[in-house]
Amino acid sequence: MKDSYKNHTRSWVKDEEMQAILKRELERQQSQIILIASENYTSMEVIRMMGSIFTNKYAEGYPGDRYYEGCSVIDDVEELAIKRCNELFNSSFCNVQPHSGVQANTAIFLSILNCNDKILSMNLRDGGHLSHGHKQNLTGRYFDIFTYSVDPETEMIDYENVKKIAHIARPKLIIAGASSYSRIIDYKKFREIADDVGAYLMADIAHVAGLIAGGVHPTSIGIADFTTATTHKTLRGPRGGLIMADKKYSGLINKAVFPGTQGGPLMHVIAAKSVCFKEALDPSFKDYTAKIIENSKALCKVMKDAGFRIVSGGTDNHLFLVDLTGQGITGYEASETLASVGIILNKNVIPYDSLNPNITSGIRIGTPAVTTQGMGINEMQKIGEYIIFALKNRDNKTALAELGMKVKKLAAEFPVYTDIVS
Ligand code: DSN
Repeated sequence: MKDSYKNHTRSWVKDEEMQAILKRELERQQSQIILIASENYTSMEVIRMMGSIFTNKYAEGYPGDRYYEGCSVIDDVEELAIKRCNELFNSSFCNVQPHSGVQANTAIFLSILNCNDKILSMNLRDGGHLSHGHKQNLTGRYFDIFTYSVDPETEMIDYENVKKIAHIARPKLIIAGASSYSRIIDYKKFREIADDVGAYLMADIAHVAGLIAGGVHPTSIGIADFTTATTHKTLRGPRGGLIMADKKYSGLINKAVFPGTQGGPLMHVIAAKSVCFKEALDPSFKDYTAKIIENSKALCKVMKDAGFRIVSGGTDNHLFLVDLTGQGITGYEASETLASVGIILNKNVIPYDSLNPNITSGIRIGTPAVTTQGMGINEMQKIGEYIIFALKNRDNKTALAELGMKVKKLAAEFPVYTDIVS
């Protein structure tokens, strides 16, 4: 209709096709059991800020020093996010603009490294992350990557071995951080090694950021030169990245984020990050993070007691890896079977895995989302039994269908997003 564009912001013309897809995703999130270690359910207030008019504003630069006019309100958003983040993590400087964890990492690389400089990071197969040196990632293309593995016996980081490799490689940067490591990472030991060889230390706390904020995992702040994180995993905020460091690095890092690796910040996401930090500053967040670990240990024990081998023998954090070698099923087949009954997790390589990353010998199980739903030890017992039953009866369609009903029933007992109306 002529001139209808003028009503663009005044009448809500719903996109029926998208609404229908959104409704399906809402139903999925309400009816499945999410055990993906890197996922969570954000609060309604976080969702509200992500879907807010803050998205309309360009704000290249930093509070008080923008390239666009009209930024006075937006400055308040970012200043509040920075203040809350520094309070939460006890940091003297942070940058809340990275669009993601990989963006945060990339900014650190740009700020201190030159092409072909050496990085020492955890082997991907042992729990590391793509952005720490995978050959198809920017890091693998532009830097000289050395890796450390976990000890083949204990499957935990062998700090003496890291030290040995660091002395041989003489890296400019050491990365401490992982996406599928179930044990506490000792940042102080990494600091000693970095100091020994004159390297910078970067802690990528994407997975454990919430646990650190809740005080149930040792912090890297004040120990590592740079700490990068995501805000959407255990921290339970919007999808996004974050950098924390000593104030002396502020100029270097700010320049590396903008204009170094990003353009305009996503102000609606920064607004949602600010809400997330406030929520994590609430004393109840400590209880939440303690409960994540309690649930992780409980679910791990159910699997272990049933004879499944747990990588490293257990867990200290929000996740653990189950080694399916000898169970006659690959990680790929296990995750597909479990998805068919509504239990959502991911296949995962295990240390020294002989199978490729698309098949894998393991599955990764994490408890941040089910803990947000309010589930506890009793539910972990049930979920563990459901997983074991599904894996043992994977060829029995009737048994799986019946189990699928039980999974739905359990999820329905812990409803999420009941206020969302589409
Ligand atoms: N994709 C994330 C994870 O699942 O651990 C890491 O980036």
